Amino acid sequence: MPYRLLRFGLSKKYPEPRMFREPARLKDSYEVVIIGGGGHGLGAAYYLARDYGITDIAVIEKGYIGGGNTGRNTAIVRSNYLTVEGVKFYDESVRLFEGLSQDLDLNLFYSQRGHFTLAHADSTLRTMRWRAEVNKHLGVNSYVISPEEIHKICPYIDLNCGGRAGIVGALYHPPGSVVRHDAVAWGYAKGADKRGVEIHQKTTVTGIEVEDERVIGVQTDKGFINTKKVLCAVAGYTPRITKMVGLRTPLVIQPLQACVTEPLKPWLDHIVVSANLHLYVSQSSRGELVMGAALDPYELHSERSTLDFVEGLADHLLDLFPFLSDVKVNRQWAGMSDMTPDYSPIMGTTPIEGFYLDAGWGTWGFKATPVCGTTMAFTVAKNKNHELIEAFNLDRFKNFTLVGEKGAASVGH
Ligand code: PYC
Repeated sequence: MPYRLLRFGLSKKYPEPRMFREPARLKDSYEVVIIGGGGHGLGAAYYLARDYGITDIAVIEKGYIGGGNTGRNTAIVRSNYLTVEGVKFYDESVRLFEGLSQDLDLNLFYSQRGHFTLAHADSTLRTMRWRAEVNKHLGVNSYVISPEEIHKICPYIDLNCGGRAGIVGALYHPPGSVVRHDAVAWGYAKGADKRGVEIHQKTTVTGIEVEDERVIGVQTDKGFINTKKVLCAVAGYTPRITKMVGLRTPLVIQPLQACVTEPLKPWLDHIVVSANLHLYVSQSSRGELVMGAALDPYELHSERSTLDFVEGLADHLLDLFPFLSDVKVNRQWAGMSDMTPDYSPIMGTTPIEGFYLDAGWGTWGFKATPVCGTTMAFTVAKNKNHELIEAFNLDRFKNFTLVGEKGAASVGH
């Protein structure tokens, strides 16, 4: 080890600063309480502090920051959605992601790869053409390509799929990217903390006090907090929190599993997704293949992964990349997806004054992290839905104004 590095490591003069403070205790009141220390909650805290000067905020996290779905997804960023509302929303997220390392002064390893959604049937190709037209209309770079073009860009894919269901085309989205997901949570935590936001880990919300349909406080296992504004950003735990304020949502919680292989030499530049094969795969900067499949087809509150999942996924991976048969899976896990009936999120104000929802993230929440931060910060600060999230309000289920986004889900669920 170089002498200079050793001297730095042992010197009391250069202590490595912590990413964020660990406040000794909760105060008995805050202007805003954010439940959930994932990317969404921390992002909202960061933008509330940075853009609206609201710093009297407690972020309450029952585990550790980024330990929920923020650290459990496959880190894909894209904006090739199907609806106008979805495309505009996720396109703003991509824009924010592109400048986020600089903004947060932390290298998030944002890496633009190009994103294929493979089609194995004409009916799938039809939906892709539809998506491509909506995307192009809104200025998003996304277009349908032929099997020959797929082969030119990514020659490793077996277009025949082991003879099972040959590839007939793909939706190609050059801006599709991957980013170090837990660093996103750390970066927002660091930026929020620097501006005075308190982050309370290992603190559990046990109740929310509501009087005359208005929030008046939050009960935690570390004491009661007086507050008039609560943002709930807890993904798969949302029904437990909404029950505390007597709010009904159509959310259903289903596990979504993922895994990584041992590190390999870099060979896969792109993100490859196949809805028919229920598979998405990319290679991380460490060389691991990061992979996932469809939702588990049952309702379950669990973060455990199964053998059945890895067997199914490996089978389909080998259809596309038969030369990977010797590769070992190193780790596997699950996240809890809060699924909505129309595959769009639930965001914004609610019938309970001062209670704001950032939920319904299903299998598409990580890529929305920065835009959730900016739009929820606006909504909480102004008590008014940001225009980019108006269509995603909970009231759409009452008004029958659903935003059908199933056709743009990464894999068939
Ligand atoms: O929507 O891109 C996506 C996605 C990838 C993994 C799960 N969902």
